[in-house]
Amino acid sequence: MLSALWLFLWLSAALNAAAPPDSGLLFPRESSSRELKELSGLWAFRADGSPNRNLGFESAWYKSRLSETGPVIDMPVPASYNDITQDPTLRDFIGWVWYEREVTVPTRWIADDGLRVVLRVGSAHYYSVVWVNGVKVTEHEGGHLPFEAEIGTLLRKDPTMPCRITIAVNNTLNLHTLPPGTIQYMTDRTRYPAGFFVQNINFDFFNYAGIHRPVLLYTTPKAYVDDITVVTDFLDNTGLVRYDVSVKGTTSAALKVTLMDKGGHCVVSSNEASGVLKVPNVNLWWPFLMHENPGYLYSLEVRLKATDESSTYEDVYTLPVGIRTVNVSSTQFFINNKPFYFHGVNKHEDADIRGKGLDWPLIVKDFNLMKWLGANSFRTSHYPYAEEILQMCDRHGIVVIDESPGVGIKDIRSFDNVSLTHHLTVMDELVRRDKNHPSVVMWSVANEPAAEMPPAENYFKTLIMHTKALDPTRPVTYITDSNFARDKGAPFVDVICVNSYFSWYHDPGHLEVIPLQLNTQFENWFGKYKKPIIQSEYGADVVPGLHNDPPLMFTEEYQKVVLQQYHRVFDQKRKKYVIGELIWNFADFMTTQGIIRVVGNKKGIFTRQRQPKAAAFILKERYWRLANETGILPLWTKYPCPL
Ligand code: BDP
Repeated sequence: MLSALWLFLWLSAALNAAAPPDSGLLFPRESSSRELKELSGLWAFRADGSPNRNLGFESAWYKSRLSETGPVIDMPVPASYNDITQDPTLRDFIGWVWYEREVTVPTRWIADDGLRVVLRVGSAHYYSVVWVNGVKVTEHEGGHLPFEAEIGTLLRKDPTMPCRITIAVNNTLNLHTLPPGTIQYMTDRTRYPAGFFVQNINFDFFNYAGIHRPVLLYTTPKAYVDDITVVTDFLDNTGLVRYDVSVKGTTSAALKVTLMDKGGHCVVSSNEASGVLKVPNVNLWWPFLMHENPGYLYSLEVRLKATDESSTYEDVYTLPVGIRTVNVSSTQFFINNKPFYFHGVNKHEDADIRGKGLDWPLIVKDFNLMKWLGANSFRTSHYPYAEEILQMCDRHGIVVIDESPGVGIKDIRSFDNVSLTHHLTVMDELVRRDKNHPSVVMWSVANEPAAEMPPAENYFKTLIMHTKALDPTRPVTYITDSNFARDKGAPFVDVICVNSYFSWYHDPGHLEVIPLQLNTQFENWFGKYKKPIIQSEYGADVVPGLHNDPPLMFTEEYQKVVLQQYHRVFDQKRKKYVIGELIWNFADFMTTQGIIRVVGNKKGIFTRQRQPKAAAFILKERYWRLANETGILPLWTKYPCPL
């Protein structure tokens, strides 16, 4: 029932999905030709609690004000809706929820029909349909990537109308969504009330939903810079910026492309839409702790001029550019031809109250904590994070493994062509969005899929090859668990990423088995594939404040010893082929309720409120020591471990 409309929407998305994106999706930035209007704040909201969750569509709630079709509540955007109220049915709600906001659009935006007015949603989980003044303008599948629609033409049809934006969002997951899930109806009336159903998932984080990232309106001229792609390299002292600008809305654009240094001084310019810019005395983009001046960014300003019968258009877009290279050998990972060792974290977009909603204080706090820790990298487990976070990584030199939402692919039906087609589309959208971030050094196409299943080999081969074709400049991986049988994708990856939880999920309580088992894990994977390995997850749950010595599971002492045991083996193998270690997890995070979770996953080295557990100090001491051993500068004096 819930699924009738859902199935229809999903099918139409799956059919559309096969085509690669035919336009760019540049991050919206103000410039002399582009204005921006943020729509963060309070929106009207209603969850469709009707038995089939379809009343909103049947009664066309988008046609009038939401408050005219029933009661509404205040809902902050961006935020997950789940933890905002005291209502348990909203926290666990599955189905369509409706958001609405009326916006006053500046008259000149409407009056000037030489302008495009674009409505952009940073992300909404999971499936979205968007209307403006009752007219559908777009729909989008996928909870972690942006989408947009040009609405200026529509607004101009009746300039007396206010701009009423309605967004319906559905968090229902099925076997072909990313991540996948299933809806299970419980029909035994002696045990469950009528209509009772649950959503089953195979991933370990709460399926927060709603409008998670900023919604905004921005303008561009009708002839505009649609996309920019940069690929960087260097030769001796000269940086090389290969660029390609694509333009829309005109066939006769004149372009001026200028690369500026940090101080805003022109370094080199060109009048071509694509080419190679040579940067003398280049300042390379270096990771945090690998150089005294990490995260150096140039600015690539693209100026477009175009004329048609009636008007002249000028567009300006400026893209930050970091010049760096990434390479792998069978035993090492190189940034700018120097060996790079990942000492970092796995994160989640997750916090009290706002769930997965973008939150600047939290983002800045997390960056401060990563630096305190001496972390030089993180993985965007288990989905693409906000662009704003990647921009911080670019500026601070924090290296990123950029992961798709391919998590929890455990059912054989999720390896079919429908799923694969959608997964390929997600990779298209992800690479289109993140290709220009110097901080992004590797793509991860999935986390812990059931890769031992027969269709997995073709699935991963296609997926990984597709991703490499989209971006030949970055290595590609998928994250495997320690089960060596799940290696069907391994022949195609550039770097092996392994998660293992020795003495936790295996041999719980037996800290002494860690060195032997970890050694076996590394030797097996390297022995078979001769590829560099990252320990992409390891860790243990701690209920903060629980203590026991000798260590017992869930105490602060146990987490410390798990880490120390792992570190002993890392120290042997990092001299050989282990190229990184990422703790699971940076902070505690919310999960679905279950008998192995105590108000969420407690493997954080920080609590959900970002306070350190005892193990955070072990890691901090180690990461600063590693920075001094593996960085390219004599760091000890330059980077003393902060108190
Ligand atoms: C790993 C998963 C991660 C989980 C973690 C755990 O990749 O999402 O949260 O286990 O169980 O296997 O803590």
